[in-house]
Amino acid sequence: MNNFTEDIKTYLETKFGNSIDEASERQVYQALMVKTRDILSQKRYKYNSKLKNSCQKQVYYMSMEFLVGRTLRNNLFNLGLEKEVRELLSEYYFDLDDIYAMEPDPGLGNGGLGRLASCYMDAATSNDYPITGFSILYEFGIFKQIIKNGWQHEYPDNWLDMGSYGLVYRNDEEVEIKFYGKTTEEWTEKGLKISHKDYTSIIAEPYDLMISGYKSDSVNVLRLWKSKANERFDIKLFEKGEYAKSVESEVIASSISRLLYPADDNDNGKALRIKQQYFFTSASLQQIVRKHFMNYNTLDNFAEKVVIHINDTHPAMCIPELMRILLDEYDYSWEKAWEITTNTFAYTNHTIMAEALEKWSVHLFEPILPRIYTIIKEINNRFCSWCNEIGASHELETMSIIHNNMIRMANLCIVSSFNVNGVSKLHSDILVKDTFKSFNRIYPGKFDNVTNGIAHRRWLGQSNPELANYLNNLLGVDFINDLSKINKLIEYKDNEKVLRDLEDIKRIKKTQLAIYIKESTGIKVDPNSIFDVQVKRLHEYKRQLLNALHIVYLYREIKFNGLRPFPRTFIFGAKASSGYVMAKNIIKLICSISEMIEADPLVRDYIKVVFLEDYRVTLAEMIIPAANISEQISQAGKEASGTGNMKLMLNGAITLGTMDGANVEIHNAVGDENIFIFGLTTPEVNSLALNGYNPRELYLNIPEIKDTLDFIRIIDGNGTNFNNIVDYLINNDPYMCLADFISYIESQKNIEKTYTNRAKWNKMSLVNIAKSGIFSADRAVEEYVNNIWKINKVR
Ligand code: 26Q
Repeated sequence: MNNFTEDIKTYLETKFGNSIDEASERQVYQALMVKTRDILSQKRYKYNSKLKNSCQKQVYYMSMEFLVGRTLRNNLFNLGLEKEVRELLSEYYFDLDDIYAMEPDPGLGNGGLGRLASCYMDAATSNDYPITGFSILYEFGIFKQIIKNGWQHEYPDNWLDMGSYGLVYRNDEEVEIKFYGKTTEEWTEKGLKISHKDYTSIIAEPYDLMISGYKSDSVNVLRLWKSKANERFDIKLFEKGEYAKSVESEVIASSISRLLYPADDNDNGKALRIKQQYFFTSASLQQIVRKHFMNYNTLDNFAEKVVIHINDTHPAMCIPELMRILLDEYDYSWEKAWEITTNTFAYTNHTIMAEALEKWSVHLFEPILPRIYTIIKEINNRFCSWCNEIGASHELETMSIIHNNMIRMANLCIVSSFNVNGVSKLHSDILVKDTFKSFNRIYPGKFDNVTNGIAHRRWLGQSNPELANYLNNLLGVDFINDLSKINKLIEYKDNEKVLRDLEDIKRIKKTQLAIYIKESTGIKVDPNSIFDVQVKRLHEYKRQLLNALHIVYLYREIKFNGLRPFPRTFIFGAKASSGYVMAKNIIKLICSISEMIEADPLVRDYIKVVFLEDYRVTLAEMIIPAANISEQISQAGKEASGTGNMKLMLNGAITLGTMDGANVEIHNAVGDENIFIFGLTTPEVNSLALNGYNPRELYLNIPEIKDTLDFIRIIDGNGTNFNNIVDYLINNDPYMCLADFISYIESQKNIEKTYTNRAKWNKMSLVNIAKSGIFSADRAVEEYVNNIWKINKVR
């Protein structure tokens, strides 16, 4: 690896005819991307031979989303090359950070679920586990968000122009995918043979993104499929005179991998989404089976050597696809194929809300995937018969896979997987006690929990090097390899010097963020103010509105009631799904509150609101280390886990949260005195919903609520008013913001009081960092490995 810097120079000379001192920044960027990829490819080659020789079991992680984040810094960090490259570049007056900034953020995901998949790829690789990720090479990732006059606008994210240098095209592993057409049955000497005729053929091209492990020989791959028309197929049709059909393949192919759906809830009923799902699951399964058969010359041992993990229901078509391959291409009996299939798949659920579970209408589904549909129907028929046999037929109303002409994908996954897990203790509890309780009765032991975790090497090591280096020197333990060791920090909880040092580091990160805020919004914020942060997708259930209500409450108190609070900066980052009108209105409200404050010479000295546009991994890496308060204020029982809460805790922010998702476990880890918990609990929410939530009564009887809401009616949004939001809060807010409002402002007051006691606050912050070890993705991956995947490290 010593000649890495030599390699960079040689690349610049041969590719561009430039010596390094003549090269442009863009050329240096390209050289670093390509040469880093080459090192990884080389390492991959060795790793892969070891893997092949060992014949060991492997995991395939299927996800429609991988929110990868920038790769160059991550790879140099993991390869231990950062320092050397930085020194080389600075000799020639290049700044490595400027080069990093040229890389587009590969935004192949919406939010938590996609980022989780990427954190797990990093952790599994760093711990030498054999894992391959599968997804789609979206030409356009999550949209670029621009805020104009307070409104969100979406622009295409053409990340491949500068982002494709990290990809390796594997032209030897293309796969054909079939859509539409009809199936025919024919009796042969081998029994009933199903064939698929008159289909439209699409080609899936594989592109590999190398995933490096931290100080490890392992290099795993994230395989991304790109769609293209099947030219051979088109020419055949053309010769037969079927011109229209020959164009069809072109049209379908060009749309499938074009863009990531920018919704993180169930934007149901889109034919293109079905095609995307089948496209990448079929391509992946065909490749996995082909490779297995080449190695073992049989599929009888498939489930012993392969575990396929389904990240939410989006890749659920893997299941009927494996059945199809076993039945139609390898002539297995149904019974044998089903045995293999049900021992192969494990499914993670990420949503509690029953209404948000993925469903497809049979009318839409069947014509696109006729064979897959007949297989799902057969799985369901057999499942229903079995339920009859065991006396569970009265529960088929909720458990049947096909119901009222809808295919319920979660039910398909539960019936066909050997394991189903939720993503936090509370969430997994709700799954077995409520959402899937009938299934839990008939499949005792199938459900379990793996609380989410985060890649601390990215979310501390890389995004907050100041803190990471400090802790490294202070603790003298290798917490970057093993985050549980960070617990040693607790020994310093009463050490004044350490507490002050931590405060200083926080101030450095706040100052860096303040510069960015000034550049991007024009708003000057004070690094000595409290940085109160809510960053996540915009959703009613996450209740950014509740945060906004508190700010308006403070505004009124300062303006009319003489309140002079400790200065605070409220920081928001959030993308709204493009069709989500309420979410967009909430962004507009927050931006209008920000403007109203900036226009008020009295109030603006105390509070500031900044909405940072285009929240994404790269921006998160800047905001999270600078936070004092981590807002995790979803209605109890609605956030499956949350992972931003863990990243913020790791960076010393203190959680202000409801007893929801992983907040419950954060509360448990740090103790009641190191977190601010407020609001109704899940059972209280449920019983209030049952007995009738009456927000109008709250509005009429509680002056703080009435004054705040009445005031929102007169906020000026440059020609927009917010009556619709006020009416929603008073009449039909399913997430009951008003029920938690008083409890929330009480906690906010408590926070202010605590913050002014700097020693106390710093100690709380220290405890949060020290107790964050259990939220490492390494721990989560280890649980998947031991309890579900049962795989070994590659040695
Ligand atoms: C489905 C059908 C059609 C279009 C879009 C979708 C879709 C896409 C993305 C549905 C859901 C998602 C993403 C969900 C998600 O991010 N869930 C989050 O997962 C995190 C990781 O487990 C949890 O921490 C969060 O609590 C959960 O909200």
